[in-house]
Amino acid sequence: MSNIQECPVCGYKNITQQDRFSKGERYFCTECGAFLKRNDLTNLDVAKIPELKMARIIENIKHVPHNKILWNDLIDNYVANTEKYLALYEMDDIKTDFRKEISNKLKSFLHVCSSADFQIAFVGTIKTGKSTLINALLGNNYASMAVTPETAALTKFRSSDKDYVKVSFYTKDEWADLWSTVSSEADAFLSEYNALDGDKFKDDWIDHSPIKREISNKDIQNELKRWSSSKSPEHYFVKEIEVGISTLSKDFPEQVVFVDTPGLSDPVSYRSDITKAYIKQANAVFVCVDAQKMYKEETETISSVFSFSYDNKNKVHIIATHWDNLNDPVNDWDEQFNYMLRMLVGKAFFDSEETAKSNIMYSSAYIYNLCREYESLDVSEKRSLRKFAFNFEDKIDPTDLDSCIDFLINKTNIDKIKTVIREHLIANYKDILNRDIGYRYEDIIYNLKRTIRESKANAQDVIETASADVEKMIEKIDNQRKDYEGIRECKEQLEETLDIIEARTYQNMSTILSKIDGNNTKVKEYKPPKRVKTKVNLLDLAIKKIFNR
Ligand SMILES: Nc1nc2c(ncn2[C@@H]2O[C@H](COP(=O)(O)OP(=O)(O)O)[C@@H](O)[C@H]2O)c(=O)[nH]1
Ligand SMILES: [Mg+2]
Repeated sequence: MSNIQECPVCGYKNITQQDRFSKGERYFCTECGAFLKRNDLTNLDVAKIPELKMARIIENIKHVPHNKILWNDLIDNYVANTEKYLALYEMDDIKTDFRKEISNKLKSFLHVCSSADFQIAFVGTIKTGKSTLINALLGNNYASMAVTPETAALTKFRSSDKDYVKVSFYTKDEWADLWSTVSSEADAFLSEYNALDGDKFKDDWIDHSPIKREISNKDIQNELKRWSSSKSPEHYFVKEIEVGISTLSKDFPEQVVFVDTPGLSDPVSYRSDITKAYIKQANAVFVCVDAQKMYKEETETISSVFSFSYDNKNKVHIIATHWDNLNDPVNDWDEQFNYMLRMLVGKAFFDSEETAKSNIMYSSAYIYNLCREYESLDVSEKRSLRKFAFNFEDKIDPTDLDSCIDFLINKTNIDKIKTVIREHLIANYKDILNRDIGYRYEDIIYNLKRTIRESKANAQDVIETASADVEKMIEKIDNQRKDYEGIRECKEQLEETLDIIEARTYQNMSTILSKIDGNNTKVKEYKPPKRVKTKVNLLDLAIKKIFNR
């Protein structure tokens, strides 16, 4: 039940919950920050500082600048709210353990809303063919496909008016976090880092502002190599590379971003954590798994990607790469595909067999790229292509490669993958983006509520512990006071008793001495203190009574 509570300071009509209100919880006026129910306070000065603080916070929140989102009103509303939450969490007055975590989450959400990028992440363990597949889809060998592990940073490819490469670097804090996760299995990482004298270059690149260079399309590959190759010392410090490409097919609008990720099993867990976090936020995930290793380690990769995509498992696409390396590509794949259908439909995987059927595909990007560059292939590359063509010698003549190229391109399945991207994803990208942003906003609100609840519980704990301490102190003081009084009483009694004994001894001494030498020895006259005198007299009376009897 709600209740209108007029603010005694500014007159604003606040809506408060009646039940909570009746429990005596205290509120601030949402307009000026004054205490509602302030009349309960016996000392109004107590409220002054928090009221002033609150009023200032409210004033600041009211004037948080808003970057209008033009493409969707609902998302504009999410953004306006999130900007206010962020302003709140960035204030020095707000002290909470979750501050960094929450404000990073809010910033990344605002970034997603303002850029409206549709992110397709390519993930998988090292050397499963992610970069080769991206190059096939982009129509050029931009990403490095060297046999050594290459991609240590997130590399984003997108359509753009001009060709460019933009490089961002780790901050000091991020680098410290990364370094703390270099595991004991990362021997190779450490020895390569030392061999390249990484530390010598560290200060040049950590915290460096992003570098964006407009270059010609043909230079993209070399520029990328400079920042991502494991041979260059600077690649360690690169966090993200964005590549704008002017020659991409118009099938891929500017908002669609292909993201090449560091391997999921990177020995530096900070880097594989970047990929895991990316899987959660990507709008679609293409998991590259080696078709020859499907039964073993690759099933673990698939399971972990599904577990990071728990909010929308159907965004996962499985690409079995190196299809051309199977002994009998067509028949072996049939068998594998059916095995995967059985395995990957269910609670933790795809919702239905229909989704699984359209989201599990094979690819042979290596062969596709060879076909695309057929005119400039060297002898050994032509040999690889011919070897692949022999799988289909009942349909084509592998000795006449020129006549087989279109057939072979079709077999690589890259065009099918492009069609799925175009028709299932890009055609609906605004709807998918809106839905995903909606999910993320719900997640943010849930997290804010959780952290507020936890902060409140923590504050309550502190208050309770503090008041328990105060009560204990009072009890202790009380006990001590009682003890003190007891001791004082005891001391007084003791002193009295001693006084009496002393007085009695004195009197006895006088009597004894007078008996011995007939009052010749003068005993110094004893003058008992006044308080003792009465007691001594009473004692004497008692003794006399006893003797007389
Ligand atoms: N035969 C064959 N080789 C491939 C295929 N895809 C990738 N490769 C090779 O596998 C190696 C690793 O590929 P790369 O794309 O760099 O893997 P990444 O580490 O996942 O990015 C390279 O030598 C590629 O030529 C494929 O479909 N067939
Ligand atoms: Mg790669």
